[in-house]
Amino acid sequence: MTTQTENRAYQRDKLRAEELRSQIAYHEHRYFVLDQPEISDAQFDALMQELRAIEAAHPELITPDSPTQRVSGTPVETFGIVEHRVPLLSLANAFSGDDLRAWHRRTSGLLEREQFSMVCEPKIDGLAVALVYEGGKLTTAATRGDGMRGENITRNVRTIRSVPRALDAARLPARFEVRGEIYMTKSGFEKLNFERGEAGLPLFASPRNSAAGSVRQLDPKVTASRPLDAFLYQLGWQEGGTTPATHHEVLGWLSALGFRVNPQIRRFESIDEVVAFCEGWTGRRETLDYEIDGIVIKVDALAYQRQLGAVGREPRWAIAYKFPPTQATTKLLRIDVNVGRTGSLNPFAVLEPVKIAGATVSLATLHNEDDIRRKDIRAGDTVIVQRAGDVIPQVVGPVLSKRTGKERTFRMPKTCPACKTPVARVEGEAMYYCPNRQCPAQRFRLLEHFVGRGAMDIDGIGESLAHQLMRAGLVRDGADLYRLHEHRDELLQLERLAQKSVDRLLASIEASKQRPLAQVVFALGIRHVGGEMASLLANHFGGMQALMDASAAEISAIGGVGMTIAESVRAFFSLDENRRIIEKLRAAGVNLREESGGAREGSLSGMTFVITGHLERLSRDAAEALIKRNGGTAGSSVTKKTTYLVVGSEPGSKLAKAQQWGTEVLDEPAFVALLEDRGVALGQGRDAEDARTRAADRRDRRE
Ligand code: 0OW
Repeated sequence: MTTQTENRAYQRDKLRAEELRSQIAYHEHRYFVLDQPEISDAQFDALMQELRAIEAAHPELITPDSPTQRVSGTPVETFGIVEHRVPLLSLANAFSGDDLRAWHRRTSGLLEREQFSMVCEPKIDGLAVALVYEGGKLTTAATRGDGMRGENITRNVRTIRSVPRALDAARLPARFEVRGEIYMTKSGFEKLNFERGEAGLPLFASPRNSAAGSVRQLDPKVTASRPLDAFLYQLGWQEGGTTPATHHEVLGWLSALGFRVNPQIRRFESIDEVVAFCEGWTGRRETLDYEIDGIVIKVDALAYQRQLGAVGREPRWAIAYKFPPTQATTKLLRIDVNVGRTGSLNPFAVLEPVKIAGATVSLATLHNEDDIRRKDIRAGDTVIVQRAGDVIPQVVGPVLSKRTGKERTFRMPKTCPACKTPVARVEGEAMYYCPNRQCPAQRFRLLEHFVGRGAMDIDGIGESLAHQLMRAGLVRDGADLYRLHEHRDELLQLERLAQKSVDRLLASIEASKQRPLAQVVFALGIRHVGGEMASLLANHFGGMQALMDASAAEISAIGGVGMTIAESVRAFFSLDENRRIIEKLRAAGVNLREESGGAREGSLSGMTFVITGHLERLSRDAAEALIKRNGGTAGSSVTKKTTYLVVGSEPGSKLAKAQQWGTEVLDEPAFVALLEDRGVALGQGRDAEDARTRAADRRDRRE
């Protein structure tokens, strides 16, 4: 080829490479910063592939900001040190709304102004970072360090896809610094720890310290393999260019430049709104896929920030509202095992009681033996306990630095703790179970399940009475409850069972005979058969006898029913003792048939309910299941056929639709009253009992 042709080809490649870099940067911004990709991963990969090919053919065309250079350079021995031109400040803490109001009063006094705008930002629980851009190119990334000097982690930060390596905006300051937080998503952290557990590597204790560990890797390739991300929240300093007047505008400018700015940031005019925002997020942070440990509140006007200045390392113009801690450390006294209703042996942690976010925790779940081994949790350990929302607390992991060597590794007991039967293990599963169907612990759990909400829904049989009934030999399984009226005298001998309670108990047992077939099937406690599956089986077979006689093939032929469930149902009814339970139920007159016809009869039949907003007493699913179980229809949108729109807190747009159709609107108390008036059991326990008493009183008042 002539040099001229070569030259033309070279120019073409050079231009194409520049075009590809610009396209790739655009699509990376769409995907990693805006989370709104325009092309598929395959199309993106093709662009990268083409650029790599050109750069392979012409290495002199490679530029430091090329997307192919994100993961570049050989591992370093140590990180260089970076002097921060302007110190990175820390934050004073507020632990309550009152603390925030006190800060606001102090700030208002110093500014000699009652009113000033504030910006509220989720406080990302990650690692602070300072990014320097020169001529629009990322030249230095450093950790906060001591606020004055940090570690140079530039090559590691370049591997974070949402951090722009080059900015193509016009009118950029010649040089400027942007600050933010590097973090790992919760989902990325769980996946990373699972993989590490599988590989026998030590686990990270939290997303924060795994992010810190990941950006401090000496080898950028390792950093690149970690699910890191970043939110930017601060302009550190700049040379040239103009600065907006407020922090909120700075955030808008950073976002326009291509930086990822947290979408939950809000600006408010009053401290009341700020306090409400902070308290609102205390209960909602589980909805985020990254950890936040509070809210940062900043005075919005930069002139006021300058006027207020800092005291030591802490600005007067910002404060961090800290959420009540949801983690704590305590002593793991021992690991016990309880027996579930299906016979599963479930290890759990017995803890030195510890207060977490207002609740005292003394027990925590340990999923199974594999999980205990993966986290290397031992009896005697000091452990980190996490209480996320109102779910059962769980043990996150041991504090290894507190180990004395006396800790005891856990081994699943060889025999059932309740009946000493040798335990069995489901092939290929992590679960151990007690194979003895006569095991008292299992029978107790089965009885608890039988009387529970969504099952036979029998009031007044708590843990204590269930134990008494079984110890007295009055009850061996749920069906024996329907013979209790023949043992009234023995019942009166039991602790805390006065005449009135015995009457109410027997009445509640009698009323349970009318439960829909689906609830009876669910109440049997067949392994793998939950509420929804029980409804499906009841609907399909229409009666208990047909279900008992069905083969596994017939059952698995039902849409949505797999062979595991079919075999579990088959196995259950192949045991004589279980067939005897059904006979006892039938003899007692318990309903074993599906209500006639398609639309099952029930106290709500003919009514269509639509639910909007958050209900207090019932979850949305439970309310809809209750409506269906009682013959009603639960709709997802309001139409002219909707009978009632049930409105919880923070209702959605359905309310407007209901007004348009003239649909009757019920708030939650009215909805509950309607259910009770129609004898629909809301659920187990005291509050259901109270509800029934209220309904009876209402009926009395009406009559
Ligand atoms: N973690 C954060 C966050 C934030 C700085 C500016 C002046 C003092 C704090 O989300 N959203 N905003 C700031 O603003 N700092 C944050 O984190 C800081 C970094 C170091 C200590 C805090 O974690």
